[in-house]
Amino acid sequence: MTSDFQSWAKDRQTKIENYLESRLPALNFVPERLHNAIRYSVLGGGKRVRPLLAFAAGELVGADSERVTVVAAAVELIHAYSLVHDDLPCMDNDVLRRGKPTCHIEFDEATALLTGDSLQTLAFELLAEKRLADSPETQLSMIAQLARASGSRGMAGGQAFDLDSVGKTLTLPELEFMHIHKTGALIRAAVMLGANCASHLNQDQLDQLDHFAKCVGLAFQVVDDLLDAEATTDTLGKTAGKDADNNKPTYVSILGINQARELAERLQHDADQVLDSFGASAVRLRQVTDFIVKREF
Ligand code: GRG
Repeated sequence: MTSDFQSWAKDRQTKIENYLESRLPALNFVPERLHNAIRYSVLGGGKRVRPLLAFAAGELVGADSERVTVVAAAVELIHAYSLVHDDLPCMDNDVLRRGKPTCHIEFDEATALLTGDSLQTLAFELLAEKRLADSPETQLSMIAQLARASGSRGMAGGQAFDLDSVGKTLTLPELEFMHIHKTGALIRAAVMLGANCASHLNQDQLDQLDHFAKCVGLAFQVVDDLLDAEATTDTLGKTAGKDADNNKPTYVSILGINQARELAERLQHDADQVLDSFGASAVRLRQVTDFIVKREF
């Protein structure tokens, strides 16, 4: 990771943190316990990978950074909601997230449920309240895009497939189907929403960018599986080794460590190739992809 990319990423992470901080209800607003749990679950943690992708896509098209900040925050709120719900006893039943107790452990299950609900609706409030695209039609399509990516045809559907697959043997295409939905859909939305903040790309270019995002979404998941198998709980800030403990099919369980690592590198190569036609303006997208594939947590 170059120092130039490090300072670019730090700057965007700070920007997103400040914006989220300003948009989450204050601790002293009633109901205080819920607002406390909301801030606890969103602020001061996470790599902010999806916002970084939205910023990088926004820079590809020369979009206004204030617009991109809003869409990046909306995607991060959906992501934060998914983590809070995923950690609940009825789903993954985990006690550690981002290096601290999960929301339902720190608060309680009902508060965690309401935290996720509130984060999800706040994401759409942000997307709908002011101009974020050059045309109202594009902005409407962005709202629909995030809704689709989050719902039963996207992330929530992928999660249902995941819950159903515990203890089963999946084929590689089935595993890919699950992750294209569970993790990939939101990553694609981050890229496409960032790019839609300006209307500089034609449909063919938007399709290419979507293909790039699909490769990155899968690469993200392959690396997530590798880290679950290889890294420690301390480094990850979440319980390591859970996939094997829970008998979950993963890229590591199907391919083994070496082939899974090769697959992540191949997906990065494919993603990079798609970006060739965009020239130098795609540099940040390449760098964020590299960060995703080489990350250690
Ligand atoms: C509950 C509707 C619903 C969906 C949950 C995304 C998801 C679906 C569950 C998260 C569980 C999980 C560990 C998925 C694997 C990939 C993933 C999303 C990892 C966490 O994302 P990071 O690494 O987390 O970007 P940070 O904390 O850095 O934001």
